[in-house]
Amino acid sequence: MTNRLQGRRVLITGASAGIGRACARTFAASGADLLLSARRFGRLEALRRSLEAEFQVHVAIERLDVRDRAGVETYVSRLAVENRLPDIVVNNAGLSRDLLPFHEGKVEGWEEMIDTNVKGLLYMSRAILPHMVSRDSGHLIHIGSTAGETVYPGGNVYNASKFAVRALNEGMNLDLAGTRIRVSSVDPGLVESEFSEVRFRGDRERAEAVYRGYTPLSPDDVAEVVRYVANAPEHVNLHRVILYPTDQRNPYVLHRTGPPVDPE
Ligand code: NDP
Ligand code: 8X3
Repeated sequence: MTNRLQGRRVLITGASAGIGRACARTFAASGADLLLSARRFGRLEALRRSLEAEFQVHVAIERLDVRDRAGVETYVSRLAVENRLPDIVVNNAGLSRDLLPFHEGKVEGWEEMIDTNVKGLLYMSRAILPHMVSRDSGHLIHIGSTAGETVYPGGNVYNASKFAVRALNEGMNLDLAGTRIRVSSVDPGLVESEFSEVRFRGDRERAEAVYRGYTPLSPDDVAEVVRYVANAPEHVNLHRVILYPTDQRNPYVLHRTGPPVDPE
């Protein structure tokens, strides 16, 4: 397949782990230069060193919390002034907290999810899109989720945050009609990453149980789909891609083998 990513500049939020880190590696392997951000700067430094050595691409890193609106705006303004604006943005930073019935939910965890998954994505998209519009070129790729397709027990506010991403993906596409800017959402099912450890607040045993007895998606599987979406010819907008592990048909139908697992 033609590689259209060589020499493109790709900005990825939440690049210190999981899907974001895998996307960084996949885009670097395609010859793209990278603008990577996350809160854990030490991890970004290690990633930069390894990607630059392995793929001879340029990697710039930024300590950035996407919940910090002023921080996001300042970062994007600086990229504009320095003529380093990205061609492609992967809005990946996100998290889930807890798996509790709504009436027992922890409001502070809800705020973290809304502030990161929804407002962080809004801040970055709002800061970047005017530049893309004035150049009439660019591609925003949101990492949504099958949680934005089907609600499951205890998912309540996380589901709502990913339904919001789905609505925003559609809304941005409508509002950009007549431009050459593409907006896409890549929506995975269960992916083995640090996601469940974060959701269960460091309870590794419970997190590992989520992925036991079947083959989940890997962050690399998702990154490969993101690369495919970004690499499509300019007249092709892969608006929304849903991917599940073969063992998972929807949030309720998961084929496990081995001893029974109770991730609840
Ligand atoms: P990980 O926990 O492995 O990685 C999450 C990444 O997001 C980390 O790099 C983290 O970096 C970053 N992040 C979290 N909060 C912030 C913040 N406030 N500002 C900047 N960066 C932040 O999880 P995944 O890789 O699995 O998750 C990535 C995305 O994929 C999320 O949007 C998630 O909802 C989505 N997703 C995950 C699925 C799964 O099953 N794992 C399935 C479907 C979608 P740091 O802590 O260093 O800031
Ligand atoms: C992450 C996948 O099923 O845990 O978005 O919500 S799930």
